[in-house]
Amino acid sequence: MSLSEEQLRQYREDGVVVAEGLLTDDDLTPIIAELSAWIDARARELHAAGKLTDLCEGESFERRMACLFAQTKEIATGLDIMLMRGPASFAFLHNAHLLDAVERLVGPEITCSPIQHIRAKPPAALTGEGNGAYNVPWHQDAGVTWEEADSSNIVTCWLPLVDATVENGCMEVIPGVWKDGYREHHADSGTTIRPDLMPERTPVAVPVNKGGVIFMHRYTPHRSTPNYSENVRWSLDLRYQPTGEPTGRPFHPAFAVRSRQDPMSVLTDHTEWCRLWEEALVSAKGVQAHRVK
Ligand SMILES: O=C(O)CCC(=O)C(=O)O
Repeated sequence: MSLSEEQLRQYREDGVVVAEGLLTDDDLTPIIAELSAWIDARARELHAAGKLTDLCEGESFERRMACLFAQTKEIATGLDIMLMRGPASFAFLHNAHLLDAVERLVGPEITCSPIQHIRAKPPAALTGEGNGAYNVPWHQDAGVTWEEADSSNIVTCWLPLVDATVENGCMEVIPGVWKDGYREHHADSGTTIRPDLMPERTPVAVPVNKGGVIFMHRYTPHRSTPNYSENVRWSLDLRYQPTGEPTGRPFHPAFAVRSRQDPMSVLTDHTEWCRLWEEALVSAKGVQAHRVK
């Protein structure tokens, strides 16, 4: 299953489209297993260090992280794609169901942008509602790149690992305004669109079930909302673009995930991917990643 003509039309019109059921359990199970194993190991480490008392074993994937986070926020330290560098995460970046859909939006020569995250959004009761690290304020994804990528056809793929609902803090978007291009951002609890430049249109909440994907244009304003549930809202946000176009993060590793012209250029070596990130995380220390400070 890929994107239908109607979904393509909607993406072109609104700058956002939801594709429910694009991914199967077989697509998502390995990455969830990898995350669960990572959380388990981290919990045991913190337990041994006396920083938590209850390992919350036996809790579900979405509940366990919340139960651990309530004891120590350190459980989330190091939790992101480029820091964990797990083989299942790397494999998922090449997921065929996802890339078939991405190909319809960017063409057959596809590069994986280094702007990619795993997010475990804890209950707002534990973080505070105004926490910009978890409740990402209104922005366009172009706002978190350098200007070099303003013409790059970067598509954001936002996908939950548990059902994302209004209650647990799904995305909100403003459809249809991507055509007006980049709006100036500033730094205010995160990189955000200047309040006087916010579109007047009413935002739309975008709940999406596990297995679904939200595709967003780089100029589509979006934000994430507080998690009022008792569980963690797990998600991935990945970005893909035509190979050869600037990523807006030249200091972090991008790599080809699909190519008809040069299939050998596709990076499938997990060890090499780890090496690229390890090197970049050292050499790019202190570099300003977003265009505004
Ligand atoms: O997942 C979230 O809470 C925020 C994600 C986001 O803003 C993005 O992917 O650009």
